[in-house]
Amino acid sequence: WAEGLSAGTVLLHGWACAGEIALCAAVEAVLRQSPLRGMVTPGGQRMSVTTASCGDWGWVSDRRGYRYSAVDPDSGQPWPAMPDPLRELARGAAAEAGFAGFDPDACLINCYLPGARMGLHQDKDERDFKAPIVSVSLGLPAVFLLGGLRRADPSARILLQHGDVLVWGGPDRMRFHGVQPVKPGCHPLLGERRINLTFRKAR
Ligand code: MD5
Ligand code: FE
Repeated sequence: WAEGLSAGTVLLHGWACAGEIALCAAVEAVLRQSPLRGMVTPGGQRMSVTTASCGDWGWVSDRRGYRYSAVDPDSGQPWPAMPDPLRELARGAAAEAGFAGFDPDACLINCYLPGARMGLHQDKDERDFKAPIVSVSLGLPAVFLLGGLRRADPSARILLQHGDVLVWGGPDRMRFHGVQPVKPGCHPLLGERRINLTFRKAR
């Protein structure tokens, strides 16, 4: 069911469950071409989340900063194409949430092993903030922190479970957000990890 969390945020509970087998197979195929790696932040810390990408643009981070790159810096090759089941899932979820015509050119794959977390931040490396962001949670559950437009604003805690899809846009696009440390556990399809797919219009 669709749950409106605020003006521009919709949580589609279990939206990705119907096609979960094909979806996870497509993700695994991408990860064979573009392996997960721990990115280093401009501050020199290695992120606890490991990351890969597919689509025309991949989000990367190193000592020089955060940016979108057309090539995988580890291989020097273009990122793997965005598999159709992933693109269609993102487009369908965006349309359901009121953002018809969403055409993502970047899919970031974040992998959380137990203990991995993501600190509070805004997504502002994209060129166009008018497009929404679609986030698909797979595997172990996590508590997502949905903050406000200022870092100091209080955060709501939202449990994201396997198959949940969150869509943000409009007035909520620039909210601060993060993920609390993932608790140990074992998911029947993905084992001891949480995988998050983040679809964006980077360019
Ligand atoms: C995750 N990833 O669970 C999250 C899901 C990231 C990231 O945050 O940057 O890789 S995406 C959540 C998101 C994106 C854009 C806006 C908002 C949340 N929001 O306004 O809350 O790995
Ligand atoms: Fe983010």
